[in-house]
Amino acid sequence: MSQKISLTRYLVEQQRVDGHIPSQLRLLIEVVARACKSVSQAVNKGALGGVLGTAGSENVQGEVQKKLDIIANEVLIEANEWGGHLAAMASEEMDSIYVVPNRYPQGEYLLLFDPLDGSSNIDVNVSIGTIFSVLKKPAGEAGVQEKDFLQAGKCQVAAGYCIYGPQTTLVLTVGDGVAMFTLDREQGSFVLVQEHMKIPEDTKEFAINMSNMRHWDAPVKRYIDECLAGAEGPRGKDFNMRWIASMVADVHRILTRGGVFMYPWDRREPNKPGKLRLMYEANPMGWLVEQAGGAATNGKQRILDIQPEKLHERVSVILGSRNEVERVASYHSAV
Ligand code: AHM
Ligand code: MG
Repeated sequence: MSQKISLTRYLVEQQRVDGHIPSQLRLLIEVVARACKSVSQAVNKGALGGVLGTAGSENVQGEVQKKLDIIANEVLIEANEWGGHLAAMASEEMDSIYVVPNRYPQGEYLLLFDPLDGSSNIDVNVSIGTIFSVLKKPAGEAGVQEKDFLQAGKCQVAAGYCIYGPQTTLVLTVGDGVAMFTLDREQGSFVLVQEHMKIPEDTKEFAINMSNMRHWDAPVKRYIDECLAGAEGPRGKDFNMRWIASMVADVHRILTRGGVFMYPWDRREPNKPGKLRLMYEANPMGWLVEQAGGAATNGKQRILDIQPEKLHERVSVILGSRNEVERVASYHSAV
């Protein structure tokens, strides 16, 4: 790419030429990107910024919060509450929705995020990220309530993540393919590095936490057993395994070179449908993967078709290279 295209220019052109994004949505995405730059700086400072370690509190899911979980949550709220583009926000780190205070104008969008995904990797200097999903507030009623957020993933109007790794990279969809931007620290702006990302349909790489194998259901066990059997098994080829324990990092690899990612339901907590959260993890990642030609399912249903019943609802997730995801889904329908 000879001429550098900034995120701002990309969004202006999406707005002007293709009519994909209204100006308020463009503003929203730019504000989220700016917040991600601040989070990136805090992540980079690490121990020097006093940001590592636990905060001594738990979130609504009963998970211990890290200092950076809370810092990233505050950065996203403070950046987004005053611009007039949002009605309310919801986050993995907040029990209930955060309605834009009365002193600011209220917009028509709803923003959901996991402010710092992959928290177990914060203190060990491994890639982590921010995941976000944007919905439109249903028209008609005044005010905003939690039920306004309970829309299926197919209703998203923008989704993306920012990965804080060797590079800070923002990956975005507004429903016209997936674009990737890397943070140019000298310029202080995100620069387009790839448009129309495509996930290969086939892969020889899978990502799953193998330590949970004894708790899995039969279809997932069958799929992984066949991968592990390699060239001598029914698949007739050797597979490679990767598990970063940061969904952003695993999905980023899959968007870049293919693969299949799974965090299935398991017997450890049989009443929960899975570990990952539907509305601010599976839905945005599912849409990005679909926009890049891949697929995302809970084994029985397309992720984006699931009607959420709760803000912090969990879901079983299988996503990535289309043919592999369809194979895992077919093993589910065979039982
Ligand atoms: P988090 O949002 O609290 O960080 O949890 C989500 C993360 C995902 O990024 C990752 O895929 C998974 O949890 C790893 O879980 P495990 O440690 O069980 O392998
Ligand atoms: Mg998370």
